[in-house]
Amino acid sequence: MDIKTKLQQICQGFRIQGEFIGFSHIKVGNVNQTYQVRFRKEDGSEKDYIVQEVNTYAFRRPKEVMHNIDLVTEHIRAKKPGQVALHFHHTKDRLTYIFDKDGFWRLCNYIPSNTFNVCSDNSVLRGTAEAFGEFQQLLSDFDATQLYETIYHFHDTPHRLADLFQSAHTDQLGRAEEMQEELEYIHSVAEQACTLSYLRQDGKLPIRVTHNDTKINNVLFDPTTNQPVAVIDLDTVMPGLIAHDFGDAIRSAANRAGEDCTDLEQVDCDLDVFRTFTMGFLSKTAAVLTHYELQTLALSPFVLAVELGSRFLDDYLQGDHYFHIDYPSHNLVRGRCQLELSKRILEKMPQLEAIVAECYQQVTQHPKASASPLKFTI
Ligand code: GN1
Ligand code: MG
Repeated sequence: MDIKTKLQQICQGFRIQGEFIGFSHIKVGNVNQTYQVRFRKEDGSEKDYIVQEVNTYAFRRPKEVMHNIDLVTEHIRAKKPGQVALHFHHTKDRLTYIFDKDGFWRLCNYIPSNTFNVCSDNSVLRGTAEAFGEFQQLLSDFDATQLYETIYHFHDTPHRLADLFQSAHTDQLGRAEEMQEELEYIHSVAEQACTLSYLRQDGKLPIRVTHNDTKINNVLFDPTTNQPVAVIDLDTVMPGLIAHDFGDAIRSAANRAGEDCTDLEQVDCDLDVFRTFTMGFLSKTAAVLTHYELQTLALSPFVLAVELGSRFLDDYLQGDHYFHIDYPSHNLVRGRCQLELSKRILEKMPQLEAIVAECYQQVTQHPKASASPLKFTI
């Protein structure tokens, strides 16, 4: 069945009224397939929706994904009544998905908005940070045990690294020799990269509801006011650490060269981006953060960069089944880029720690914050 017919069938399943007049494939994201579909209603006006095919290789239990999304969007909607929000449509059987032989499909409202892939504008960065900070704030009273872990070991760094080393050992496609240097580097920083996971295992950090994909392009901005209107891509909402959300955002936003950069000299962690994001994020979350959590923020982008770099390399070794690729060495390129970024972040660790302390002090007016050492020792 061609994709147009399939999308029409899915829209029918979700009881969308009117005439299907077209669709476009939105090429964002490395995992799911996203389409914008357009309908003409009886009164002649047009209305758009978003249809997504969820990647069931990445999300092995997609119904659990929808369970998490339902609970979290309901909680947020109840706290922000009347505001723009994501809303997933139901089938006649009251399900928020259609699971058929062609895949796992869902449909939600289209929110007219702007999104940004690379951030050149400080207000967009600040807005993104506040949006993800507010997401944390709104969910700080939500019991995370109600949520499924939709991808097991998602931010279990020791597990991710062990998977990579195992794949390199098995080396089913003979690709491991291309990444010897990268594997040695990961080996040399493994202990530090596992810091968050060890602290979590030791019960030192609270388990919260985390978004787990805090890239700039997962925040929608109002085209007229340029204010953030909604956080999207809730697939990886799971129990996790606040440092995962903060670290992933910095990992993605502070590297202005982007995730696909082949010229590693361009890869860097921009301190202005780091400062702006940290201010925005802390302005919403400082009140709920524990002291330990605060201490993990500066290191978190390093952890997330090593972890994602390892995931890209592992997928390359295994034949690129998880992340969509545009060319054969794409995941190798992405992996190298993340590892380079992790080196730049490590070099700047003293500055990052100082910035976190300064921002926290500014936000809370806490006199002791900058004096207290943020260096974390395990
Ligand atoms: C994937 O497909 P997308 O862009 O929403 C991945 C994230 C990575 C990201 C890197 C479920 O997200 O963990 O950080 O690529 N999502 C999943 O670009 O693995
Ligand atoms: Mg995502």
